Amino acid sequence: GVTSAMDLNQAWADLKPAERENDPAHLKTEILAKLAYAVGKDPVVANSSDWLTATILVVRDHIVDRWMASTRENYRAEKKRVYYLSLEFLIGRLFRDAMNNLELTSGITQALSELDVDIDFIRELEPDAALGNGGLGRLAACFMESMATVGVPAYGYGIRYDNGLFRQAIEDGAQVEYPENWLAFGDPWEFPRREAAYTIGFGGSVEVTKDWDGATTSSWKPQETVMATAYDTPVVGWRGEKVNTLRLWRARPTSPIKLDLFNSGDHMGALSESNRAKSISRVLYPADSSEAGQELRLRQEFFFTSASLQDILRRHLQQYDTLDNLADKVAVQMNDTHPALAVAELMRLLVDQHNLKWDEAWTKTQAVLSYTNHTLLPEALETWPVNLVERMLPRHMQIIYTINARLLTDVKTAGHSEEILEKVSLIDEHGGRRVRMGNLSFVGAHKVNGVAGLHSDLMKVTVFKELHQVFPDRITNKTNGVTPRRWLMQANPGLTQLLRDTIGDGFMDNTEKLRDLEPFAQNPAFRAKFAAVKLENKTRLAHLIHERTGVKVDPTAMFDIQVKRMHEYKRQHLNILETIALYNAIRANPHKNWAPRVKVFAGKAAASYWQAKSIIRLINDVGNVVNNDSAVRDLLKVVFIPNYNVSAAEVIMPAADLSEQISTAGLEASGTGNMKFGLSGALTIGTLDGANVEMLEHVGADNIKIFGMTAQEVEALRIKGYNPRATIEGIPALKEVLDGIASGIFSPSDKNRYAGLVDSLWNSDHFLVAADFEAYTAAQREMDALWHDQDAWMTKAVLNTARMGWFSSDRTIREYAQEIWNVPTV
Ligand code: OX2
Repeated sequence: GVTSAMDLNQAWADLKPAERENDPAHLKTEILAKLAYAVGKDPVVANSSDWLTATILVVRDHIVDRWMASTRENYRAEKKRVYYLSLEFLIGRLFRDAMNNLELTSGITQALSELDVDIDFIRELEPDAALGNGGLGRLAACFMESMATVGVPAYGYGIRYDNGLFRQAIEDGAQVEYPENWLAFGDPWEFPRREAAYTIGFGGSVEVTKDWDGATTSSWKPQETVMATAYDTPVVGWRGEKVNTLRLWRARPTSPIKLDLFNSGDHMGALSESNRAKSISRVLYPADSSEAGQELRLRQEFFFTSASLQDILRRHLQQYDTLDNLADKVAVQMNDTHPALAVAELMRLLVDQHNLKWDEAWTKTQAVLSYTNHTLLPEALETWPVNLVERMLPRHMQIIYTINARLLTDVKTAGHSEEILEKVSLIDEHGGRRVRMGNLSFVGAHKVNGVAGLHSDLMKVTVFKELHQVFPDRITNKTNGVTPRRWLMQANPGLTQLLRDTIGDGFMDNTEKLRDLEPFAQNPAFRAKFAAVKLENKTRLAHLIHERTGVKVDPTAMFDIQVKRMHEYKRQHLNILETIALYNAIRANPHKNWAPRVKVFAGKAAASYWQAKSIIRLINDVGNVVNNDSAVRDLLKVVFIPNYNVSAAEVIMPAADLSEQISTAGLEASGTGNMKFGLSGALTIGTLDGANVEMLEHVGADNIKIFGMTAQEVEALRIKGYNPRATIEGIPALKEVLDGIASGIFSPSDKNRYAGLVDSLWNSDHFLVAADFEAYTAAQREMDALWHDQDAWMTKAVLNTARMGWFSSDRTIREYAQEIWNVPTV
């Protein structure tokens, strides 16, 4: 029957406050009110998207009170704030995340179902905010959630790209890129902030004036200006206790149209300046761990860095009216070198605009800033031509020169050699002068961190060897983590429920309590339940695979999964070559006791990275042959899931039996997918690289399959001289695979399709695929044997979940808070 609004309100008033928020009857009236007054629809005609928008707006209302309370309390208690500057925030969908953290999921689910709306259906309609490429951007998103959870008052600062990472389609086996349009119907989570707008300058010249006492003041007269306007999205921590802000900047022209030009008939010319301004926040560069050397990219970097720093100083001065205590109240984290111009921009603002003396400004700048390095790959280390920086940011170039002159004097005075001087310099003088953004970040920061133990150690002997010699206390390690709310509770509700029933709710507030699960690894009844949850997750993934690729896979086969950006150093080609070898072996010996496997791949390649695209195509071509070959009797399937993103990952991670983490040792800084898989009980097959090293320490050598060369062995082999040709000749199974590909077995209509890929392996094999091939094959056959002993496999799987708690990003953030930012956590 229909209940009156008044009756509902009375029933609600009778509830305890904690029950009140999650009361389905009340949530139902809230949703209906939003549907009418915010969406403008009658329930009778509302479509699924309308219901989603209305429900999101209800959830958002529940966040806003807490958001204001958090902001007010941070202000009142004069808390130090952390500012996370990142060109990428790969947040994905927010609906389930916000509901879960507010503990509204059950109430909303019921309210919607009483309204005849299927929550699982509508939540799939929310677009992914794909404002990032891969691990670097997803880490920033996990950090935002963890900072709110552990009570660090924080702002994330980035760019509100109109178009996030491209949508990937697979056509005829090949990657095709389509624009992604997450904002097409608006974003119900964001709040535009008209009042937060800043002018960002480009180009022009520097004016120097002499004061009465002979001191000089520099002032930059930009030739071009662009407006940065803010859009805020609240970020709720676990149990809704604290809410932080993600503030993304949108670029607008200072004047929208040149009316005189328009009226004189030059319609394009009238808009050209406007378009030039808007293009700054138009698209996310699709480069991951590789260079994006374009002038527009540098404009994006300065745009968001300058807007963020202006905003930070404005907020600080408004509260304290002095810059004396800046470093006590402000910490700025530079996520990679993309915001490295913060070093020069903060100096400019302090010296030119706030009249601080250079030394005082420098002390503050270093105390405020810190820098995270995410890669050692030389092609990914940003450098910009001096003449470009000079033209675009003349005052910043001067400041960089001054910082450099002082640095080199100090280093020389300390007695370091010419060779060291040349390496620590902010300017690379070889073949065209360039600004080294890594060195600029290092020098301007009080702490520089790597993202896993091995990576931080390698930083000290590779990219930052000389800077580390000069500043031995600056480099510190902060091993990455992932948020257990999204990657366990939300992505794997089945496992979460089983864990709650088994070890209680403690792990939900402290992931390390997952250790209480250890004894259950030996308990057959528990293992059966654990296996049942896994099978359910695999069935869900099997549906997704069928829907997106048309391939039917058996959920009882081993799901062997490699999902991440496509890159040669990550070695998806090692995986697919070994898969082909397995295919050959099955055909040669079809009645051997093979372990049935489904090989799952997903990931995007940078649009211009032809070698990575060629690997995608090979995977699809191999799938085409293998999946249609009756001789393999469903013992092997190969699928490539198109358009890998956060939402796909939420289905994929919980469904893996085996997680592939097989980068050339020394090249994957950390990895975070490895952690998401492990948390859901996948076993890892991997090299001793990145955070795999620490996963080995935590789960124990019996519960992870490590194979292949170590980083040291890789280096030694390179020094000695690696001969891929001789290596391949010595491995008949690999040679057979390469010859088969080269002869066109997988591309009969285009026999030369893989000539480039195959030739590069024979001739250079920079990522040592052949060198690790036999070790990888042997490791895979061990996994086959283990699969046949399901009790043993599941015991290890349970121990992986039990021992992965340390890899929560809450732990990572607590370490940053204590050792870099100097802020308390709760
Ligand atoms: C990635 C790294 O490749 C990955 O190993 C790491 O886990 C992640 O950052 C988060 O730290 N672009 N993406 C990365 O580095 C760069 C540069």
